[in-house]
Amino acid sequence: MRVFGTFSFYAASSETTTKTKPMNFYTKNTLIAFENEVAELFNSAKIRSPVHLYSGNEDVMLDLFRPIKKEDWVFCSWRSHYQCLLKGVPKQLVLDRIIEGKSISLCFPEYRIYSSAIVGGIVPVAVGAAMALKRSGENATVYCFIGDMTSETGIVHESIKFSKNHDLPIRFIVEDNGKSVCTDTRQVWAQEKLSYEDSEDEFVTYYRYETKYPHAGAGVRVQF
Ligand SMILES: Cc1ncc(C[n+]2csc(CCOP(=O)(O)OP(=O)(O)O)c2C)c(N)n1
Repeated sequence: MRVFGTFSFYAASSETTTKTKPMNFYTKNTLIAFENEVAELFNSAKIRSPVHLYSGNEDVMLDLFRPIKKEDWVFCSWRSHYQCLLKGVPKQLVLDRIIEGKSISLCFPEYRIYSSAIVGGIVPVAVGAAMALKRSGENATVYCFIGDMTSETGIVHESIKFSKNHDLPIRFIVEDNGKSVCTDTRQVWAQEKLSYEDSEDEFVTYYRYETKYPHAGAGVRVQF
């Protein structure tokens, strides 16, 4: 596992003293157990819409969430179960929404976490939230999670440039599993190194992980 830029990530959010931690007691094993439970429900056709599961990144996620407080905002993609749990959304509520078929667009505004299943769609929304925080002077930070292919899209390059130049309270986390669905991201762009790979930038944290799950689903074809 390689993680870059996390030192700055911590530094950026450690200035705050008045913020409160979400209540959660997750460990690597309880996060894995959650995704395994969802995988079982999906494979037995109890969830009748797509799920995108995490695996292999639990230690990094626990580290990344250490400085994230209730007052902070988290923006995600179609793959957001770990973020919802670690942001403090009750486990049963997350599971109920997944069973209802909402896994790809989990939004819990009361816990300050949003997601969108449109590639790159959530990123300018996150930038807007960071701009609003800066204007209001509220003591909070935006954390925006993006996959490796998403990190190579135009909207992400523009959003990161805009955020840096306007010094917005936002941190981007690039989660590199090497793939865009089934396609090798580096091959697509004929680029050995991703644009934000090994970033030491305070705005961008990069990490690489290997997952045991396919892009979507949990290995069994389920007819919706
Ligand atoms: C605008 C748009 N185009 C295509 C898709 C289909 N799609 C969903 S996820 C995905 C791949 C994204 O890869 P990456 O950003 O690396 O994220 P990962 O799923 O690997 O975490 C694609 C092409 C979509 N959801 N939205």
